[in-house]
Amino acid sequence: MSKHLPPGQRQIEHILRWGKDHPGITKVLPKIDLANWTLIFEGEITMPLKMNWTDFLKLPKITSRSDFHCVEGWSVLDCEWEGVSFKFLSDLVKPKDTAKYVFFECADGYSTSLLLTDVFDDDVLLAYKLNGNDLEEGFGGPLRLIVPKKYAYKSTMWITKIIFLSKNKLGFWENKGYSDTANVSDNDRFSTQR
Ligand SMILES: Nc1nc2c(c(=O)[nH]1)N[C@H]1C(S)=C(S)[C@@H](COP(=O)(O)O)O[C@H]1N2
Ligand SMILES: [Mo]
Repeated sequence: MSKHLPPGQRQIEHILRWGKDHPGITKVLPKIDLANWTLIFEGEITMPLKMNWTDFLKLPKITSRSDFHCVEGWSVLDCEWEGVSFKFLSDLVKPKDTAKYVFFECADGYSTSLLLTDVFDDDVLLAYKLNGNDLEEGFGGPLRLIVPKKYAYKSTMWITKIIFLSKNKLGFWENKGYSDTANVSDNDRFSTQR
């Protein structure tokens, strides 16, 4: 028996893979070379940080089981993500009091933003494994954000930069009319609902 699904969602077995099963915003998969990979933290923080892949893998890791919901109506239940807690990373870079939002930039030009208080939840992480396997490029590898309570357009693939902001800046789909709050349990899909 399947678990209770949020309003308007249907269950599928596996997360859809970029390009093959699911379109992205670009026609080509961004090429990511781990030897040159960096993750940058900047903006309203006291300890700006640039990490390489080796440094990132040394950080304490967590696993988190959660459900994944695309705004187009498909959900995958019980995904096991492994990576680094967003709250842990935020504590490293020490947000200033002025930091209220966080903006995520990605290798394909995609972006999203979230309230800092939303990404401090225990189940929010930067993930490099899904169900025990290294995250494939087609699933956003080497590193993607996972924010289970929000529609998956908030869970950015191929993260490159994390910018702490005092004022909100809308991301790619939010600028095109999708909800900025994107709360799955409220069926909160389009900005006109707010
Ligand atoms: N960088 C980036 N992240 C992204 C997207 C994208 O096009 N580019 N699409 C979003 C959307 S709409 C969904 S449903 C999920 C899809 O993740 P999946 O390809 O692993 O199923 O990624 C989200 N994150
Ligand atoms: Mo989506």
